[in-house]
Amino acid sequence: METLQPPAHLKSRRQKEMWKRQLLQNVKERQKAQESQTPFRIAERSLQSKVATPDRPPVVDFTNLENNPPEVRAKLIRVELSHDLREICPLFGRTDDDWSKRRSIAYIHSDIEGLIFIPNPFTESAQRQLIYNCLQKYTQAPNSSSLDAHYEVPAEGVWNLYTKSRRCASNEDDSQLLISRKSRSNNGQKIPESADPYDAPSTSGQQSTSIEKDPDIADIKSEPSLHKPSELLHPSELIRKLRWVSLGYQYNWSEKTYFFDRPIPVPEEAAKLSIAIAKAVEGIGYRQDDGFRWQNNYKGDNYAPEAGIVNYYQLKDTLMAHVDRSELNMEAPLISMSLGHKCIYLIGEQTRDIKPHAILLQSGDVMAMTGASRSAFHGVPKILDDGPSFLQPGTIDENIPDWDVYGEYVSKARINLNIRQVNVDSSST
Ligand SMILES: O=C(O)CCC(=O)C(=O)O
Repeated sequence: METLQPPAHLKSRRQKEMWKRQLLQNVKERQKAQESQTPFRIAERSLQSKVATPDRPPVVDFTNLENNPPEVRAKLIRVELSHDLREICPLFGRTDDDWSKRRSIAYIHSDIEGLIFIPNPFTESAQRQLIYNCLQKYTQAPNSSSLDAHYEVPAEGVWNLYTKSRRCASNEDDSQLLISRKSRSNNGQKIPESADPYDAPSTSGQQSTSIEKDPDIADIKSEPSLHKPSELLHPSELIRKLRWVSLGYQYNWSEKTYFFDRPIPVPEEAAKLSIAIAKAVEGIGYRQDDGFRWQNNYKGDNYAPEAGIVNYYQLKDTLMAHVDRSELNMEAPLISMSLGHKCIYLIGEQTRDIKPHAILLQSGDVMAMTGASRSAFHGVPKILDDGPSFLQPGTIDENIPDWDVYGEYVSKARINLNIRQVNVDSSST
């Protein structure tokens, strides 16, 4: 093995010995830290690190297959969706020249059981429409959001206030649009900023927010801080603080369950998109010589979109490894759509002790977590500073005349819309 030599500028024997001792100490500390980490955590850290480490998993690119190293490419299998998404749901967008080539293509990875990847089936304008919905429409009552624990957000939602403030002439007084912070004092006790698990700071010490969702691991919370009760914030500050919105059955983050007594329908467009996807992925599986190694047998016609989460990521945000297991129905696929900036998504297996696979997700990409992948650990360790040009401000969209407002946001952010069936489907009971 090569022995490292002290740098040339260290002249004295004492300096060289100190350098060696320091080096050994660093190696020991790194080893110790690695031993206490699960393979999932190691993969997260390696993808977040600026320098590529040997334990960094290759990032699977399902959109440009030639970008994958040969050993990864060999595991990617092209499959046909059982329906053409555009035909069964116009919300994916109108026909364009490119459309006929991609409307029913999906991929699976031979080592990721149950995960079905559909490379962006949306037109550009359909993506803008969905982003508009996630920002402007889905942030309104009755949907709850991560802001509600800390701010007095009116029912019309923070994005409505924000777009109103943009429409106000710059010298006009828009103080009636300000949002007050909830009083921090609770029986004399300080309430931490991260009063819910979805608003927890990163362990990395960077200025990022890491979302912790798994019921099995302790919430990571920021230092408690006291704020003046009278503090008023402009909606432009709050839109970047928004981390999630709950759709359909509202999610009870502290109990890790749904409020079953408050059935609220999932917004119509999100419901229709997810139903079309659930139908299109029916029957897809991994075939091997004598039959299927796994197959998604969930009947698309039985799929009922009953809850969902919209996740909003700023560039430094991450989502820690977790399993979505609050749904009573773990058989129905979880449908997930990505918008805005690219990200690296990690998916492992039923424990964090198995090294996960890393997948590049781009704007418009869709994933159906079926079968084993439905209860696999997954997370988003990295948002890439790379988003599509057709979402940039300045883009003319005849359906969204004020696209600039949303384009400015999403040109520095990623949005994930995911939809779940919560209840066991009535045909199987
Ligand atoms: O942002 C993503 O792609 C994943 C979101 C997710 O895992 C969740 O909301 O449970």
